[in-house]
Amino acid sequence: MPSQASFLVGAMNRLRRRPLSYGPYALGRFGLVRRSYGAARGMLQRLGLEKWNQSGPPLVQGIDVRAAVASLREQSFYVVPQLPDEIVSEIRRFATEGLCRRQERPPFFKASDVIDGKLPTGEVAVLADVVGAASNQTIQAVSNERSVVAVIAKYLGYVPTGHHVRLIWSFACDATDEVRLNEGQTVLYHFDVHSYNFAYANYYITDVDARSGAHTMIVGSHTDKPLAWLFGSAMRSDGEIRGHYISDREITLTGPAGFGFIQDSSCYHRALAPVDRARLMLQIRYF
Ligand SMILES: O=C(O)CCC(=O)C(=O)O
Ligand SMILES: [Fe+2]
Repeated sequence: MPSQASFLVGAMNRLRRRPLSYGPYALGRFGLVRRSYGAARGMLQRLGLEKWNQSGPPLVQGIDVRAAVASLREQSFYVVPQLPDEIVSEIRRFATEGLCRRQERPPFFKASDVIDGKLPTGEVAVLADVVGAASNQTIQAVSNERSVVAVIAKYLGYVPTGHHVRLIWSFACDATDEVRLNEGQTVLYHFDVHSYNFAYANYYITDVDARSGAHTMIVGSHTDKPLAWLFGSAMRSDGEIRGHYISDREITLTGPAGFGFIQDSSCYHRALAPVDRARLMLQIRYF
């Protein structure tokens, strides 16, 4: 389907499903909207008209907020100091013992039930969200991590008062990209539009390399997209991306369990399909 048509179909479906999300989705892709929204929210917060809750102990040390914000502005991402081992182990335990679901559809299952990308019933399972992640106290501590929130607040222009949490298994198997896309896995380059303004923090909870589900991205593309691509589908083929951006702007983020990065996910990015072993990633979307 041509990208303009697929954009329209996607927009119509979104409008039917969640009418209130359409404004942010249509407008949050434009830098001017994001900056104006950030400035207005920041002013309301400085006037004390909007309250936020900044609590919780620090989990990581040594973030230089100015350098982190500069990296986000120039490179679209910033690598944060490693999460402590006990935090990583607790999140992995929760995700291993807990129940998962595929795109909120039944059945519930455990990650260990998935073999070669299939449930025991034979149904495809390439991607699954761990249920109840937002209520887990360790995950809440990571979401509220002061210096990460401070970086995002400085970057957005206001302290984010909302965040959505996802703890996501991506299973190793030979499923095609088409199957993975149908299952909601973003294995094609795309930009996100989570709200009028937003930034994500992603933490690997398993060791990740290029064969186990690494995240790849185009450095600096959050402020550097062809105008026409802002109006069409958020997704682009590898050919389009590589035809437009020089190759050394494409990077693959790999690291041991506990590796994390803050990202302006309006840059082009995607997940590689894992081949060797499953990836578990904690994603916090601040807005
Ligand atoms: O799983 C990944 O590495 C990318 C996730 C992503 O693109 C998204 O959640 O929008
Ligand atoms: Fe994305």
